[in-house]
Amino acid sequence: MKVMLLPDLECYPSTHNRQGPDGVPTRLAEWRQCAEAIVQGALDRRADLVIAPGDFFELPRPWATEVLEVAGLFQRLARPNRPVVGCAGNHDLRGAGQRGPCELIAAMGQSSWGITMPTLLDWVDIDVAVLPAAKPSLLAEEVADPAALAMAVSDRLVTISRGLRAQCRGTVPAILVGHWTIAGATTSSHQILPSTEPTIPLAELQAQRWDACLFGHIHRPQVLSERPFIAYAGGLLRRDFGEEDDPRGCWIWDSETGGHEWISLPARQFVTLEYRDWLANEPVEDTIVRVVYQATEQEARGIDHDHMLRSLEQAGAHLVAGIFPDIIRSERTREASVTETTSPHEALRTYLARRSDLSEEIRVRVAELAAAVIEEVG
Ligand SMILES: [Mn+2]
Repeated sequence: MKVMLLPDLECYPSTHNRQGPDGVPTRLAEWRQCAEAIVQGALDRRADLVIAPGDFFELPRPWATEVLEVAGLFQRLARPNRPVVGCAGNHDLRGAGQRGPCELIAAMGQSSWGITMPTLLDWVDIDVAVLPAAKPSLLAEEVADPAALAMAVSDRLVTISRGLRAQCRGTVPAILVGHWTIAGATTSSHQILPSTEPTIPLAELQAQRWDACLFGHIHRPQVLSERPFIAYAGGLLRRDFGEEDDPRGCWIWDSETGGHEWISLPARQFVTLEYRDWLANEPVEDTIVRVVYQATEQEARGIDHDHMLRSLEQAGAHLVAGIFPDIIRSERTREASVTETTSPHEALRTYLARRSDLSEEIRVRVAELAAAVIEEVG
């Protein structure tokens, strides 16, 4: 059986968006292209089951367009012999006990499209356990210390997943789908998540003997374990420059061979150029680009931002996010500036240091005379 793991759909990013020539927001157009590639990938690889592991939307109150896009994707993917299983991510959650957009998606198609409670689907040839995102207050007693709450939630998640595993038949493959952090997962900035983030220990999932754990939530695609296959597919699009180096795509996991395959999706590239890259005409066509450079104040005066902007647009950049100089201050201006809280001695010293036109002899003489005056009036 071939199981396709989709990335967090997050339909659709509000960042780095502009109106396309056809009136369609460009990030929506990009989202649609990737959605189309998912449908094609499911066809080409003959996927038997599609998993959408949460965060269908950026915010829990999506626009009607966004709801229709996600439901439309699931409608195109779902076949009698290829079910779609989706669950809530933290972005899809409204207040505890309130219904959110996943319920809407489920009502527009199959109940398995928008699962919001821990569930076991014991279908004919596979057991699919689902561990959707949930507000911490639903999983643990409210405690003041956020780290302690995260621990309590983590323990509860382990207990629930163990319980779901115990209900599996054992005669067919068993997979766990969820929208949580698994310990050891790294984010796009390669940082381990803070202690206030509930995490499921990787060793615990391995010990529960799932055939695969297919998760959402972390935007950087990664395989945490080969056998069992424990992985994130990441995010569908790149949201910002922090995700510049992240690949974008889906996993296909084969329950018979235990192997997996990556399918790339045509998400738009983000490119950060240094000044010398810009000079070298690094390709920027159809990218969301920014330029960062270091320069002294004098060098910076010779750099024409308007010219850079125009040249990037002429080179076919989709969107120029900005040009960000990092000015290297000269020794003089790096000195502490003078404010109301600066002492008279300190202010005078700063002033004299900046008067490069004065000889050292005069500066010393002025400082001495001033010291006497400051003493008197102080
Ligand atoms: Mn998430």
